[in-house]
Amino acid sequence: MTAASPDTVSGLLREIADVGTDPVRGGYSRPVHSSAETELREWFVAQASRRGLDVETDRNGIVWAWHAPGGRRDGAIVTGSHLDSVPGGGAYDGPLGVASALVAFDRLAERADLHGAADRPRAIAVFPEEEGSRFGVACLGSRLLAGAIDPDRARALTDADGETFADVTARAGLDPAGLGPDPDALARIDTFVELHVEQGRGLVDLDRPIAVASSILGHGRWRVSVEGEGNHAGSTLMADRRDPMVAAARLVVRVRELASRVPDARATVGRLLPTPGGTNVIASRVDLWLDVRHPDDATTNGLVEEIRQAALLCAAEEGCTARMTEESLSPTVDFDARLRDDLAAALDAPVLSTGAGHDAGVLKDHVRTAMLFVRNPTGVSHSPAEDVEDADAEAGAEALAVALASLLVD
Ligand code: HGY
Ligand code: MN
Ligand code: MN
Ligand code: MN
Repeated sequence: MTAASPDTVSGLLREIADVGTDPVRGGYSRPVHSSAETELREWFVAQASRRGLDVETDRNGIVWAWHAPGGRRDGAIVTGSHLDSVPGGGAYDGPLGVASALVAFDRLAERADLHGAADRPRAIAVFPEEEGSRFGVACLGSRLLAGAIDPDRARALTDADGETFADVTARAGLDPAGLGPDPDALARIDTFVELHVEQGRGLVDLDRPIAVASSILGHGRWRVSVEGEGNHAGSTLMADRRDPMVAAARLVVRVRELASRVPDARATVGRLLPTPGGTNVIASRVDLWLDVRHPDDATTNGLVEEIRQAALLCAAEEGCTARMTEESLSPTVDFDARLRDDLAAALDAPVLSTGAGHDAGVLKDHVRTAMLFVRNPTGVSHSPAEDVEDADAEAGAEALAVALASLLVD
C-alpha cells in the first residue's frame, strides 16, 4: 500500500498552471510535441512513476501508466485523456481528466472500499494531438491506435510551419514508420472511461457536479481554399481586384446563415489564413477551416454540401475560385447504454450529451467506453474562461475512482 497521497486534483493542476501560458491569447497554448506539451507529458510520467506505475510511450506517442499485478495487462480498465490544448485554451480541457486519473488511482490503492479486484490491471493513457490544433486532425493519437486514419496520411500532415507529423514524431524520439493501428493495445482494454470538464452548461443548469455521457455530436472539419489575384493595395483599383479575402468574408457570413436555418446544427469558421498576409497586400489566396456538427450525420453532410456550393458562388462573384477538402469526419457516437446507466446509477449522476469530440469517441467502436463530465461554472471551453471549482474537481476524482472500482470487480 502506498503512503496516503496528499494529492488533490486542483493541487496537481496547480503544479502545471504555469506551463504553456499564452501571453498574447490568454489561457494556454500547448500544441502536441511543443515544449509546453512535452513538459506536461514529462510531468505526468514523473507523477505516474512516483506512484509505482509502469510507464511507457507506445509507437503512436500515447503514454501508458500501468498498474499491472504480475505483469498481467489483458482485461485492463483504462482511464485518461489528453494534455495538448487549443490555442488560448483553458486549464481543464484534457488535464482535468489526467489529474483526476492520478488521484483516482491513489484512492483505488489506498481505500479498502475502493480496492476493487487488486489483481486486475488498470492503466492511465495520455493521448497526443486530441485537439488537432497543430496538425489539423482531432484525436490523431487515438485515431492512429484504432486504425481510424491512414498512417501515411498522418505522417504527411503538416503544421503551420510546414513541419510534418513524421518529422515531429521522429524528433520526439519515436519511429514515424511505427505510427499506425495497434490491435494488441486495444485488445488489452476491457473498458475505457474518460473524465472531462463539461464543455457547456448542462451541469450548471442541473446544479449537479458530475454527469455521465450519453453521446458525442457528430462533427467534421473541412478546409476551404479561395484563390484570387495577389496585388498591391495601393496601385490596384477596386474595379480591378479579385480579392479572395472578400470572397472568404462573404462565405463566413453565409456559413452562419445556412447553419442557423438547421435546428441543432453548429458551424464555425474559427481559423482564416490569408497568403501572404501583408497589411498593404491584396491576398492571393485565403484558406479557412470549417467545423460543422449535428446529431444526424446525413444532416451534417447536407449542410456541408450547401456550404461548398456557397463557397463556389462567393468565389465566383469575386472572380476567384474555391475548393473544399474534408480533413476529418466523426459520426455521432452513442456510448455503451448499459455501462452509461450502470455508472449513472452508481454515481447518482444525470446523463448528458456533449457537442465536443473526445478520444473516448474514437475508442468507443473498439472497446466498451464511457465518459464522466465535471461541472464547469462558466460553461465556456476552448477559452481561458473555462473553469472548475476545486470541490467539483475532487468530486470528479471520487466519481472516477468509484466508477473504476466498480469496473475492476465487474
Ligand atoms: O473539438 C472538439 O470538440 C474537441 O474539444 N477536440
Ligand atoms: Mn478535451
Ligand atoms: Mn477540446
Ligand atoms: Mn476532446
